[in-house]
Amino acid sequence: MSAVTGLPDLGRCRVAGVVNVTPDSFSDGGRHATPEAAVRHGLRLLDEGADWLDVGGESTRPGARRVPAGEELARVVPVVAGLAAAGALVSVDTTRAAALDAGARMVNDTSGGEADPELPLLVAERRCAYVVMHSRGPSADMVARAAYGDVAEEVSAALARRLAAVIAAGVPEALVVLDPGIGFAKTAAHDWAVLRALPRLHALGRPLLVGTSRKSFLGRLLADAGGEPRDVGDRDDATTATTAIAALQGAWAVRVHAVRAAADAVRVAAAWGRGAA
Ligand code: PMM
Repeated sequence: MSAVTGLPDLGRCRVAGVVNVTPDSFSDGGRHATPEAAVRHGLRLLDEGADWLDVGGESTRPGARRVPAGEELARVVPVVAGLAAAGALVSVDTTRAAALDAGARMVNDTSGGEADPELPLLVAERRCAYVVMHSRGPSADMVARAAYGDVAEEVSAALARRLAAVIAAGVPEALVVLDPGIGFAKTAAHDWAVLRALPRLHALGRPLLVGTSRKSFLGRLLADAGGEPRDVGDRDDATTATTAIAALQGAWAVRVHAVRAAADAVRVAAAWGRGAA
């Protein structure tokens, strides 16, 4: 597995704990609406075994509206600063450049460098790790864009183009992590096809981050007899299963809400991979 400059090899899949400070995230919206509550939540996730914390101030939920930059930064900056001060490795789940100043050492770009062309330039300048995720267009119309022939092939080709673009913007390749963007401009069928095809994405030559946590493809899979999707708050066991699958397929990291179970799952997968504890 390729390494990411500046981040130690853990010998297993990493676990990123989600700290959403959005009032409208689909999975945990509004639960950590104050900076103090979000910092407390992040510290709890570290206790539970998170390797880093992904702090986001703008919902990427399909159909979500973009938040004005000032509002997003007002949400994110105190949380990043509080967690960084406590020694946490923090990524910012944002397309806005100024959030980096608060002490985040990684950028998690759900637009793969497309929404804010300044962001890859800033990453290039600061030399921080850069998660480049696949999506198609902004959240507001990504559902309409979920049309593919061979989804794995198209996601792989698009990630290769985004990788080339951020390298052209000056980001060292060794800082880039690629993410197929489960649930982003994809139907449930696309999500399963992409998850199945993770080994093919390794051909891109960069570590992979996989974010399945509480996503709607799991809700649909576990729908009740009337076809009602499983509640968002009741998808963590399924997320533990997809975490184990991703880790066994060589994912470099998973991004999850329920950290403890994921931290166990990646350790189980690593021990299985070694054939030894
Ligand atoms: N998913 C969400 C938000 N940010 N970032 C990356 N890199 N990968 C993902 O799959 C991803 C992400 C949406 O989930 P949330 O609203 O529950 O945070």
